[in-house]
Amino acid sequence: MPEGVDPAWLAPAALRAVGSRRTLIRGSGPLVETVHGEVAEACRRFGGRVVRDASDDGPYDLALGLGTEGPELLGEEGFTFACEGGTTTVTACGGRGLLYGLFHVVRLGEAAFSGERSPQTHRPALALRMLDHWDNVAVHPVMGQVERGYAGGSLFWEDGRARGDLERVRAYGRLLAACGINAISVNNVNVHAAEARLLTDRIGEVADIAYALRPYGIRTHLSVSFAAPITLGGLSTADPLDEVVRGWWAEATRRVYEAIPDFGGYVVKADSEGQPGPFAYGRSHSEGANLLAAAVEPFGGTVHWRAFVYDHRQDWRDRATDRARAAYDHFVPLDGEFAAGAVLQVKHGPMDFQVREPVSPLIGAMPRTRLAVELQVTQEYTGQQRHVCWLGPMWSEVLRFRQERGLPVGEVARGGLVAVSNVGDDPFWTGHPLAQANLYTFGRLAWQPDAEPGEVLDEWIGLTYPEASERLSAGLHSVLDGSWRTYEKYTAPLGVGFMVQPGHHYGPSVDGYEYSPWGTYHFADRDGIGVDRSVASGTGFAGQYGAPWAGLYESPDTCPDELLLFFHHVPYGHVLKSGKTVIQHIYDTHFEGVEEVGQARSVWASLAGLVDPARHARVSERYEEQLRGAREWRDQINSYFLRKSGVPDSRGRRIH
Ligand code: BDP
Repeated sequence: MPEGVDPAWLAPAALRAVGSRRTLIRGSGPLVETVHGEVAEACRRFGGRVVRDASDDGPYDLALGLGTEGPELLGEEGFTFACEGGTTTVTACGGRGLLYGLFHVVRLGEAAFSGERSPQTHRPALALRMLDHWDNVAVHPVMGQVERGYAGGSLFWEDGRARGDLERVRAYGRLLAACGINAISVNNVNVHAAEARLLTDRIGEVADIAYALRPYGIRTHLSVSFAAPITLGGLSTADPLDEVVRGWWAEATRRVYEAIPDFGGYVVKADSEGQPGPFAYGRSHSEGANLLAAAVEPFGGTVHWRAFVYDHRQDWRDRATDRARAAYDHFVPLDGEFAAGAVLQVKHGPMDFQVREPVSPLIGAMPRTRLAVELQVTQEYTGQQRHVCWLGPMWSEVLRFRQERGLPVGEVARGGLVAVSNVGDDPFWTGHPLAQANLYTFGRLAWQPDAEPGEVLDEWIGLTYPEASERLSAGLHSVLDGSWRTYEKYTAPLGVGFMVQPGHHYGPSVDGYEYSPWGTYHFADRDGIGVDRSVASGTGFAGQYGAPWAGLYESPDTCPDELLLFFHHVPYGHVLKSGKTVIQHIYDTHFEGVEEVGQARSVWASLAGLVDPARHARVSERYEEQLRGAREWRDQINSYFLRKSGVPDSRGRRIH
């Protein structure tokens, strides 16, 4: 780890169990060299020994090797793990598999070397486990260096170009490999002029980044502008059916692969929030995506085409235009029309990364299209890395959700799991040191979508604080485990969403977006609140689901409490399944949320002396802000609804 940078979930002592033993490594290739480097470094620190390709120098505690058996079973990324007769063995068919096997041993620590275990096979459920960086090459006047970034500047870009020193990028690759991530896109989906040129004359800068990430099995992708043939190529059109345009993309892509032979492909935000796209030419989004797929397919690349397409200039007086419907309405008719090299990347909820949304009905409604599901690890709407909000349980709910009786989301996402990264050049990587747990959890859930999030959290604790006492581990677990639900309690209630300050999206503003063109409304008035998305009387969004969800969401009697206001406009006196009225639920949860933050803050304070002082201080400082922020949310939400409804708190607490 570079000097002064937090080691995150590869704390040196996490490698003690490996580094204090005798290890044999068999095989060759760049990733085997990486594995060797890791083990050798751990041995240097902890007194063990590593031997290459010997057959007679045994016995060994650990044997890591490439084998030829079972390639159909293991693929490039899988491995077998066994512990027999005093030797722990990891065998893989490919270098990545061996690297992931090594990190599996690191995660188990001493337990990897005790007892007998017959061979187990491990392989990722999803082939693509990707992070999107919304990093601007040049500092943007409004969005700064990293759009929705809460962890300092970009790891990749500084002063308008790629950093000369990529040591930190390499260290990042190492952390990502240790939680199973294998792909990254290095620039913002909103492609400004400087970023656009990364595709052409500045591809060398991307190649340097790809070089730094490659030893950890990470492929590099690039966000591109659909208008690139015009803005970079000087053509008069970007029409996807125009032969000259097709030729331009083919040639530009050929050059990209010349510079980066294992380039992953393109990420495209088209016809979305002002980005150019195929609509300008009367073409469909499959025609747009297929244009780029045709360019990358010959080289084995992929186009990640985002489904985040909606009208961001809507008339708020028009209740019939429902932003939640947009992705499904745009894309379901195109099912079966996307080329093999195109992946449709769908945000997990129908709106936009709120603390609570239903799962997008698009996921599961396009059986003939490769879908990737997109999560947001960067905490835009979930406390901006000033608040603790561990999102593991929320993502796990999404990934286990079954649209119909069929497969869970984690399996429908054949195109992979993608997330917006929360990392920047901050010494703790993520601004809030505890936000590292979100990134780690994302990687592990992408590897195994049905993993228990609480167990993943404990893995993160074990790797980040390998020498933790019981008290420290329990304390860390307790402040993170329920933090998403706590955050939900003191912010927008019952799935209604938003109520944030416009623009930067931090802190409460109940009506901040209520009379704006963005399509994010709560419709609170003196009688009630919520968005009627039923088929019977509302926007019809509930009808986009399969059975049983369409039926359950359709009626306020069967709709789950936590999504009630997402689907229905109800009176403040409406009684929830919990037995409380909506208004009392609002008051109670907001009081509780603040209390829970106060308790977490005390737990954290009690861990002083058990956590290194710099980390402890950073988290303590953020807890002060979280508590201030939670109180602000509570007071604004509660007094707003007291004034709107005129209904007092049944428990007689003071509401400002
Ligand atoms: C929204 C963000 C915006 C992104 C957009 C996207 O506020 O900055 O550009 O998502 O996903 O949540 O493209």
